[in-house]
Amino acid sequence: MKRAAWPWAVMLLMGATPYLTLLALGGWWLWQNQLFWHWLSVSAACTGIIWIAARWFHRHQKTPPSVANKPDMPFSQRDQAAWDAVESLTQTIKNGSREGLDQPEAWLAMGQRVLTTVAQHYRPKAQRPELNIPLTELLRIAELVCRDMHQQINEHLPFSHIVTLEDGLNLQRWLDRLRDANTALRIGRVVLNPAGGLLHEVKGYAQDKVVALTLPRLQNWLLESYIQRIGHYAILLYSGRMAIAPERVGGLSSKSRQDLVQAEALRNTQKQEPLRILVAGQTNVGKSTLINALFDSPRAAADVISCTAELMPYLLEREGQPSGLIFDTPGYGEQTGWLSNNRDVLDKTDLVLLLCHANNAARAADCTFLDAFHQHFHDRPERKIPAIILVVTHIDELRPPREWQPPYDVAEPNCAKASNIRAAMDTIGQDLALPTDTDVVPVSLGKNAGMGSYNLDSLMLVMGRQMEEADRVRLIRCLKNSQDQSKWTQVWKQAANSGRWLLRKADKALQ
Ligand SMILES: Nc1nc2c(ncn2[C@@H]2O[C@H](COP(=O)(O)OP(=O)(O)O)[C@@H](O)[C@H]2O)c(=O)[nH]1
Ligand SMILES: [Mg+2]
Repeated sequence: MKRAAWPWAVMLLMGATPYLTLLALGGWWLWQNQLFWHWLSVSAACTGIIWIAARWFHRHQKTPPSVANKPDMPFSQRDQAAWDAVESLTQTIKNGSREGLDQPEAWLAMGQRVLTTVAQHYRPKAQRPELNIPLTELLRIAELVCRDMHQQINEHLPFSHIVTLEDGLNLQRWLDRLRDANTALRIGRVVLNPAGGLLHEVKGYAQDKVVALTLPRLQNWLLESYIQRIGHYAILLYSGRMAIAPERVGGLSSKSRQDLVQAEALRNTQKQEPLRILVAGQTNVGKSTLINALFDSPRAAADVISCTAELMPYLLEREGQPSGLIFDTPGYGEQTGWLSNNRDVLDKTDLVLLLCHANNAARAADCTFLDAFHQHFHDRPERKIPAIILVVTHIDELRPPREWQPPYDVAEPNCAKASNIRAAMDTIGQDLALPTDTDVVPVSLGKNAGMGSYNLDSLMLVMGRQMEEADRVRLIRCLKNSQDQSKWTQVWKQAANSGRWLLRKADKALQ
């Protein structure tokens, strides 16, 4: 039943009467003493100053931090695409109409739009993909979004813990009504007393501006946080990772405890799973030599034509602990390639060192390898593409061939050798159509005339820089494996539970 508003209006009026009387008497006194215009000018000036100050603060104040920047976990290609869609939807909604934002339905509809956008990325073939999720999970998203928004609003909006939603909505309605009455008053005032009316208008305009400066900011912030939060949890849900963050769920319910156990198991798997680096390139480019050079003592059999018949793992250690595996691979040629029959190797690769001979213009085999590599990940959007470091070998053989006086500055070449190294790096990058931000490292691994390896320290540095990214690829890889396992565990658990439930029912029926 709708509650009558008039008793409240009467009480408000009664409460306000003494102050209104005081205002009228004061105004009258000011008028009588011919001070009214002075008062009006001073108050207009004060409001003006406040407006200017508010503008200044508005420019210099930081927007409240958005709750949901990118989810704080490794992103696969598909997650990234879904997140980009959420971000562009945020912009569309922010730039679009703001009508109905005081109605909960508008927020629900917006939430559904975000859910559908994310769902379409993960289930492109489903007709209504957003409906294709368990109700419990949907409720969990609602719970998490509400909790985050509550926390954000509490932290950033003053008085938000006292003002109720109903207060807010009623206040808006009252303001709307007052605004209509106010418009009539304002027109009347300008007609009856043009000078005073105009001054009043200026004051009113300034006051409106102060409110207008903060309201859109607030709305934008609320909209952004809300949409991104839903987007965040929807991505976790549709990518099957909702259970990975149990610490986000408040107290320890039995479900959370189960999730914690699952997360713990996952973390252990992630800890144990080594980082895997693939060294690829044409025959005789120097793959085995590079691996040997990376270790203190020789491990891989180098200098034997097509010696590496299959993938050979070598253990990388850090402080005596196994930290990764580096794989020597058979060389590929224009006609031959190990990748076509071993595509699954790429599913277990976190970083690729692609070796290219500086002095060999035949790049078709490398292009074939890269095409297969990209096609593999294009077919698996749930994976993150491992980064590629391009290593240009045999730079000592570049013209002038007999000159070898390292170091060479390839950023600003100051001799023919350095210029040729730089030219080789650029040409290979272009021939292979690698992205412009790919790391390209020129090295020399030859032992001719006791030269020793050159620029391996730069390669180590670049590899170190890529480790964080490679680790994200590794985590996504672990997640995918554990999901495949946990899906079945879940099905068995549910089957077992429903079996127990059936038994209990039967038990009761028999009693
Ligand atoms: N001059 C020179 N020789 C190299 C370089 N890298 C590798 N080599 C030589 O090239 C030959 C083939 O190397 P290997 O590592 O077996 O090539 P893989 O087939 O790619 O494993 C060996 O004799 C290496 O010593 C380099 O940067 N400069
Ligand atoms: Mg080899």
